[in-house]
Amino acid sequence: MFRLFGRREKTREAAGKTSGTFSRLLGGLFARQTLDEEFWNGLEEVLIIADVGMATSERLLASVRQRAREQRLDNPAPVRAVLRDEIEAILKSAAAGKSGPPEREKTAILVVGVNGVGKTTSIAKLAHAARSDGRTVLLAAADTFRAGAIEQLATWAGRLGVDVIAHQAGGDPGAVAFDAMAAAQRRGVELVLIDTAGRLHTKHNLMQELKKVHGSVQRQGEGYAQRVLLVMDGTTGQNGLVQAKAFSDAIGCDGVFLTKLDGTAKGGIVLAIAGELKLPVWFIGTGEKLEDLAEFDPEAFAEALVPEPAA
Ligand SMILES: Nc1nc2c(ncn2[C@@H]2O[C@H](COP(=O)(O)OP(=O)(O)OP(=O)(O)O)[C@@H](O)[C@H]2O)c(=O)[nH]1
Ligand SMILES: [Mg+2]
Repeated sequence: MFRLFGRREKTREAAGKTSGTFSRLLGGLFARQTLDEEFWNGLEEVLIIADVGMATSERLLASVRQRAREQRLDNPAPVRAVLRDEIEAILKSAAAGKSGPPEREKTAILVVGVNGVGKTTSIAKLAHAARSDGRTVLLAAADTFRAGAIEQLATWAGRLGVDVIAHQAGGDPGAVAFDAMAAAQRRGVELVLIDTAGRLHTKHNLMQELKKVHGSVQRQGEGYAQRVLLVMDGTTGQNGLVQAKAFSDAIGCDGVFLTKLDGTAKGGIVLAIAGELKLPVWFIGTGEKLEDLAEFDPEAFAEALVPEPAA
């Protein structure tokens, strides 16, 4: 569905800032001579600094220590490979047994998240990627709430040469989603991307409204693989995690689009998302342009965070 060239490269690039900070801190640790308590405390500190979060840091540390014990490691250097492995394992475990991003089947993606995280921009990026892959795309302007939101999506649609289904500002977002799915059915559109209003996870009525929009997609979505894509801002750190959890609890999310990774050195949040939300990151946003999109690659990310030192 999304022809995303160089996904490993882009993941590496996106992890660049984070891995810079991370490797610098790790470098000092791995240069130590003994595998002692000080080393483990140092490692925990690095993980927290990188925004991996307390719970996931502890889990990661416990599994790395366990393996180090089993392998009778007595100096830090070989721990590097173990750490990389365990990072990859956490990232992959979040995706295990779940439907991934859409492949070739007809798909409807409901895009949700708090205000300003990058939902509408990310929709444009995904639409662009799908168009480049020769897919038919329809956008649904189910953000009827924020002033200018419909126009913003329509402008993207115009640039991309795709259709958009919209109602009046202030209208019922569930009805927009319903109409969009009906139009998609009639036209045989392959990918429907539904934009929703940003909302704070604490606003109960708005979360209820989101359930209704979701219901519309389900009712009118026969024959479509349906996914809920949670957009998170990579620069908001642990706070974003609490917000995301509320969305996940309310409507159940399938995957994450993590935006603004170009603006943070704390990409460890990817691990917290996998470890605590148990949600796989599907896509990452690395800038404001249409091309600044990559499919997330766990292996490349782990390698970028904990590279082998240059020989
Ligand atoms: N640097 C950077 N900026 C991004 C990225 N994705 C989105 N943005 C910017 O984030 C800002 C908000 O983007 P929108 O797409 O309007 O966010 P939204 O979630 O739809 O916002 P609301 O509809 O108001 O809730 C814009 O200035 C985007 O250009 C990204 O990956 N990197
Ligand atoms: Mg928006």
